[in-house]
Amino acid sequence: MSINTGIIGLAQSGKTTVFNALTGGKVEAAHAGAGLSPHIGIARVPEPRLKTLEGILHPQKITPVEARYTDVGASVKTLAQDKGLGGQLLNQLSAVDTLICVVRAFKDDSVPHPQGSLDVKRDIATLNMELVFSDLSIMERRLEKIEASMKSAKPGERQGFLQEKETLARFQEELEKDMPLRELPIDSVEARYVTNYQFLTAKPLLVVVNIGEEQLADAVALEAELAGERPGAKSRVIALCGKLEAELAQLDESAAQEFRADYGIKESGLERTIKASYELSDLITFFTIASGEVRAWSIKKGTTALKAAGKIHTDMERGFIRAEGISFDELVKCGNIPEAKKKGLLRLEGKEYIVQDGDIITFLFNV
Ligand SMILES: Nc1nc2c(ncn2[C@@H]2O[C@H](COP(=O)(O)OP(=O)(O)OP(=O)(O)O)[C@@H](O)[C@H]2O)c(=O)[nH]1
Ligand SMILES: [Mg+2]
Repeated sequence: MSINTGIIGLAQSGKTTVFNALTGGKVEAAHAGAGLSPHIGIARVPEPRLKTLEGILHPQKITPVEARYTDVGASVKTLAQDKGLGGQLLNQLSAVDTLICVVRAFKDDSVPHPQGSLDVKRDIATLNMELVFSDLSIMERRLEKIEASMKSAKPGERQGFLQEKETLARFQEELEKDMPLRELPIDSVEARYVTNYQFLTAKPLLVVVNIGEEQLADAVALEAELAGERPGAKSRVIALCGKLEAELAQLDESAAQEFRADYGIKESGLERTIKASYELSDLITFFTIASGEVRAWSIKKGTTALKAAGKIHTDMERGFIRAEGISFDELVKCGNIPEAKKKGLLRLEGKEYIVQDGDIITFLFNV
């Protein structure tokens, strides 16, 4: 499984609708329940290069990367409840790699807005604030504990506590200025604490603005306007019509494309959403060819050939001999593998080779 994305937002913003659209699911939208009943679904990460490879290699099967989505089924405001539901929600969100925040922009008098009126910027600010508060309260509790522990700490332990205290205090200061951790430069020592406590504002954030069908023509302008509000490499804004996308997700691809053309939608909002959550998580794709299957795999940027092999099978990592690879572009230029071999473009790489996006790799191993 590649990445795990949590879908959050205010009540009735369209979280379940967007979840259904992403995963082709059929979870009942509409009910405004207070309980926490998460839905988990799988989406295939769009990868046009797989189609090209299919044309070149004629495999029996192509397998895309899968991404997991969790619709947490509760308003992000639930986080403010320290115990019970708030704690459960925090546990669930701590486990995800990336957050999707659904913000309502569609007009519909039959769906009440929890804030009483439509205001996309206000709702984005509210969502950010809830995430900031959640992180701050974790930090406060931890800092209190550190204070208490320092009193009885042995000299050898003091240094660690001091370092943690200093880091958390810096984080706190930034959060109080409304600066999410994802936008801070973070060194390797500080990164340890981010991993430890799984701070929500440190996770990449994709804001999905859920527009109505009649707003589709303004989607691009809306995205540009909102993206300008808070630029940053770890966050992105996408406007899409959740209801329409959820309906299209139930159709076959050619029918869906026809509908999209009718609505003047160039690229599926879903594909853009899935792609964006993948990119925000710093993932790249490599491909393998084996027993009639061309398969896409996802790894973090900077992963070595050895670790990439381990992603496929632990035996491949344990018995790693070398990797044989070619870039997607070179293979396409050559037209086929034998031609690439003749031109000497099939590279032999060792354990430490950093796998590149688009590499087509065969691992040689021995166990
Ligand atoms: N008109 C219109 N209605 C929508 C759209 N997206 C969602 N809805 C409706 O808004 C209501 C809430 O949608 P859900 O997807 O259930 O929202 P949610 O955020 O999951 O709601 P809770 O889980 O109860 O917080 C449902 O009645 C949907 O049919 C849209 O783009 N246009
Ligand atoms: Mg829901």
